[in-house]
Amino acid sequence: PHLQTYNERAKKHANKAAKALLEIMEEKQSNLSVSVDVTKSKDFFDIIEAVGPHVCLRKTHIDVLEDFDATVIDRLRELSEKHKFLIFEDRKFADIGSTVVLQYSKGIYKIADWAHITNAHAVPGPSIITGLASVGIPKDRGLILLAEMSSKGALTTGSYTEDAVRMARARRDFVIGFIAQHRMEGIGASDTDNIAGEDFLVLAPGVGLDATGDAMGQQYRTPEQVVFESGCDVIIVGRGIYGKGENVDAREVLKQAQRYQAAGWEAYKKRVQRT
Ligand code: UP6
Repeated sequence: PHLQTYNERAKKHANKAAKALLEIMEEKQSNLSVSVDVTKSKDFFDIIEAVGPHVCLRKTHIDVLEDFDATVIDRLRELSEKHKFLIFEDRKFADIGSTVVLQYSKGIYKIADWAHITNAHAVPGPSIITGLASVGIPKDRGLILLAEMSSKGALTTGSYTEDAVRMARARRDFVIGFIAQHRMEGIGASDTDNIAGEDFLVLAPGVGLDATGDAMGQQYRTPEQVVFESGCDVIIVGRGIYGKGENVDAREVLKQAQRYQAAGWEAYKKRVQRT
């Protein structure tokens, strides 16, 4: 699938969230997802307003906002429609089925009501997908599994990654792809598995043009490495775009978003070009 265009893949995807994301990517010529990890809602919305026209997906950790209230979600929804981007809550669920049902649908955040896409660790086994799917499928949501993490020393390697892909393969109606650093189709498949037409979106965090890491184990690769060399579909960029995320300078954020959008799109064009 990585040699097909986002449009070609959108036509074949059965899951609505995946289809919509691929369509937006092609339409806006953007495979950039900005990760807005800031603690004040003013900075949060200043960043989203600035990057809105340039991103296909906006990723949040909603629980780091110090002044969260229900109006945040209303505004987020409005901006998602105005600028045409999907919302990805990077919740990284990691509990048993019955608990994640509550965490996904209840509490203060009611993530399932507004996040088109969320994600989960594979560590509890298939029951985590069963739980999340019971809430997410009726709402046309999509789930991403963490198959590989970007941080130094991550345990998400080898047979763990293979098992995560097998779990996804068994629930392709709901699991639309992975947080990973490489393509995942066919990984861990046996001869009897039907993997024809398998198309998993690969969303890659750990992307930076100016740094190779941070002081806490984050590791960065460039959009060229991530999209062209490794075949990932979406680049997730946080601090590379907004720096510290305090007293945000909207012009600088816009400049960096355009720079990452251009780099990500160029790497994609290079990947799918037909000779
Ligand atoms: N993230 C990673 N690596 C993973 C999974 N998720 O960095 O394997 C998330 C982080 C953060 C963002 O939780 O929100 O992606 C990366 O931000 P940064 O670009 O500022 O490093």
